[in-house]
Amino acid sequence: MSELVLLSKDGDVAIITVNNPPVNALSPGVPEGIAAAVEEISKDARIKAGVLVGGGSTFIAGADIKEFGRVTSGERKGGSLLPLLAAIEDCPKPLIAAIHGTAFGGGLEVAMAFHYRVAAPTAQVGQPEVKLGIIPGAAGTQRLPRLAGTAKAVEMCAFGEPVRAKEALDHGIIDSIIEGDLLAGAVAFAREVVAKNEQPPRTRERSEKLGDEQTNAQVFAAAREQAKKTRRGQTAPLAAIEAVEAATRLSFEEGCRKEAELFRDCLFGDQSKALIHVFFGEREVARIPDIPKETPRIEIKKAAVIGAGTMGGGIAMNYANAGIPVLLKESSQEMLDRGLATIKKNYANSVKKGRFSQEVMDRRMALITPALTYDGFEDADIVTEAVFEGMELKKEVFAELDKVCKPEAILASNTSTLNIDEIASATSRPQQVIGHHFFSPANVMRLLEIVRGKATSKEVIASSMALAKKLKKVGVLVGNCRGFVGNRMLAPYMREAQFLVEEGARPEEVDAALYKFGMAMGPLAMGDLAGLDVGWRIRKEYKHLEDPNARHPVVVDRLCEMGRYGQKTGAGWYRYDESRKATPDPEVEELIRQLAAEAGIQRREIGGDEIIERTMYALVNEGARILEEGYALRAVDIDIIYINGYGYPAWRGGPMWYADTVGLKKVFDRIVEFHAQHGELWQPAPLLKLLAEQGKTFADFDNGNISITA
Ligand code: T1G
Ligand code: NAD
Repeated sequence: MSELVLLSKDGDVAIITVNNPPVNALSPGVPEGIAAAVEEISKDARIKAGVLVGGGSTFIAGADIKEFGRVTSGERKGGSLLPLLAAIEDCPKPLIAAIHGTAFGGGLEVAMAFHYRVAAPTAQVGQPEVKLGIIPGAAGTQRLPRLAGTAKAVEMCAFGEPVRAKEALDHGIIDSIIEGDLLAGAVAFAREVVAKNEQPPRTRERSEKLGDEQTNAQVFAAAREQAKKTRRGQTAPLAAIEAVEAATRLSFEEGCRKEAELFRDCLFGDQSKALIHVFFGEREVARIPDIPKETPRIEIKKAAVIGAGTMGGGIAMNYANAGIPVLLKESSQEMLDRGLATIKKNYANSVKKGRFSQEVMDRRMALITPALTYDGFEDADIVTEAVFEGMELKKEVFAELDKVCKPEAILASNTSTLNIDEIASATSRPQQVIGHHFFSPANVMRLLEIVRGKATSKEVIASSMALAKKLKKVGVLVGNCRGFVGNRMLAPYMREAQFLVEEGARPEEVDAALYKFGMAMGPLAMGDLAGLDVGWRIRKEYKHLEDPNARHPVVVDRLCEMGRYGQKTGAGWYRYDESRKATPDPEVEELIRQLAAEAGIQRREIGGDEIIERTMYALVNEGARILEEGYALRAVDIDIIYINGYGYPAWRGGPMWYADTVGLKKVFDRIVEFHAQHGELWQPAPLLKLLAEQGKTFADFDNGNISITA
């Protein structure tokens, strides 16, 4: 046996333990170790049955995702788990998989080849491969429908969400739930099976749950409909549906061949490379080079939020959702009541949708304490300020916090654009001040942009990164430049979208092109959702910094002067009905023509490719500047920010990964053309120029494989 797979005995029951921390992935050596153990069990007459269990915190969490890159780059030949699974299923002695933690992907596929599956009550099983842009590749799409039926199997394989032990039992995926000591319970279960002296059941031979043609046709049609709606642009969910469908039409062996074909197409496709980049990226962003893992952290047991408006209410919900008591302070009873009513409505909606029970809602509401004074703030471990976006007001609030909060408390601002160092200068403890930039709606959006001030302590940063995980957010550390990373890049993206409208594209054409590209929403519709007045106020606040010689969008400020702030006023770039459905507005069309004429802008036909290039390359060019200036640690950090905060399609990997996929030489050359056509706003970023000239990528930049001196 290898160190990765251990074989021990409990009397006449063999125990196979997978020992490959942290998640017992099926890395090279693990399948081989299991195969050797099963062979040993088959041969050893003293052994009557076998139990497979995962060492540490989980069962097998799937194939080793790190290996996929080596296969697609040709560095190593991909292997198949099918021979191992057949050997397991053909073992003459009953084999039981004992599941705790997560049996995901190849882990569940191995378990389904075992004759029986038992699990701890908290265990989860799933086929999340589509989240990596692939499909189950070890007969998961063939065995799961035989155990759970086609409807459940297609749901799990096409959408990738795990199911808990109880639901897995109800669907026949597992045979029993073991309370208490899982291993002891599994061994006892094995002995009961041996005592029955029956032929071990083989999942591949089962067909009673594969359903009839007519029902299956409806199941698959509905799944395709749902995949097109909720997984727009993604290929893997549709491939997973096709593979499960094959299980209902072909023999097990033919079905496995079909699955393998579809699996390979996905694995060698761009989408899976992008989604695997995102998988590891979401873990990479937690690593801060100068803040080691052992940096001491402030434990957050009590929180406080100032301002119960659009953002403050959502932020308070995040703390309550994590079980952290939170004070919520407002400037007046009326504003406080309004903020609390919004929170209550949001929770009630979730209860109505069955996301959690009324009891859970009541428990969370009870953790939110409304306040009109700073009483109790002295106990808070963290205070997050979310008052109006004005420097004077924020400094006033921070000066007050400096008086009432305990010295070790974290003082965080949810500002979306203001200078964290200047806010910190209003206190005697700038080392405790940091930006916690949530995204609207704050209780939904996964991104937390954590803004490092020049005095912010490593302890406060480490505590903020840990807090992000506790609040189920993806925390990304960024530098303190104007608009930080996300909003700073958004400015040129929005600028180009508006210039394209002035030059002849209709607003709905610009939005449609980016929606088709995969963005959750087009830029102009997004402006209407967030409120055009938010940007208008910020532009007025920074008017003194504007370059008078540069071209500026001419329409949006006029829309705001007309009171067209977007959805909240029923009109912005579009007109909105009661259900907030957007329709193009001829009045805006006319306004655009008039203002473009006044600005001397020639209008022309503009195609979808140009719309994508000008908006996407504007993002990339600004992203490259942010990297060279050091306001983002890695290109992947920018990708994770855009995917989790701005509705950028994960299956394109994020703006910087997308640029690598297009090829930085092509991106750079196109930006040089735009620079010639549209002037200084398109000055290529030096880092982009360097990478393009060296034939390198942003991924190379992240891995340090570039020489700056060139
Ligand atoms: N392969 C390689 N590394 C993995 C891994 C995997 N499958 N899963 C996790 N890691 C690393 C991760 O990068 C991190 O590393 C560390 O383990 C801890 O992970 C044949 C083809 C299991 C729920 O998609 O969902 O099977 O950052 O921080 O929050 O059909 O990890 O410390 O260096 O996420 O406790 C299908 C992916 C594969 C499951 C644990 N399986 N993993 O969450 O820890 S495809 C998956 C997860 C497949 C078959 C197909 C989660 C987790 P580092 P973590 P966690
Ligand atoms: P909002 O106008 O909806 O809410 C601000 C709230 O602060 C109001 O309810 C107001 O009564 C309250 N307030 C003002 N002064 C106060 C004081 N001294 N004490 C207590 N409460 C006070 O604004 P918002 O959209 O929630 O924005 C709040 C902050 O979050 C701003 O800095 C904004 O830039 C930032 N932000 C907004 C968004 C967004 O999409 N709206 C996204 C990220 C960050």
